[in-house]
Amino acid sequence: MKTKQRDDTLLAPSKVKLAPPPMYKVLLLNDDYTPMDFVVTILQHFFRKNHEQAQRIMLKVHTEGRGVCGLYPADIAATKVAQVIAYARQHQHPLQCMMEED
Ligand code: TYC
Repeated sequence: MKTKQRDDTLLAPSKVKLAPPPMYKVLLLNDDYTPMDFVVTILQHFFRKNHEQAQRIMLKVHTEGRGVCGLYPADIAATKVAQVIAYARQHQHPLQCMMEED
């Protein structure tokens, strides 16, 4: 019985340079109801910020209306947005999170 042989052909490395994947900022938006501590916890848990970084980003959102939590490829950014919104809704907070191409 014949078995299929592996094709050991070596391909020359392609010289075509691929563009880096587009990156997306994940942003938090301010509102009047979500507690500051809750936002700090979100930044620590979902965006791996330390307490000081998380406080700084939260205060920027609070005073300026929006702030960047991180920069990610599209699929990871979309997952973060969905996770943050789901977590906020579970706790009955109106926190809004969005992504925007860098
Ligand atoms: N403005 C909110 C308050 O005074 C705090 C807050 C910060 C809410 C950042 C959302 O993305 C946000 N409790």
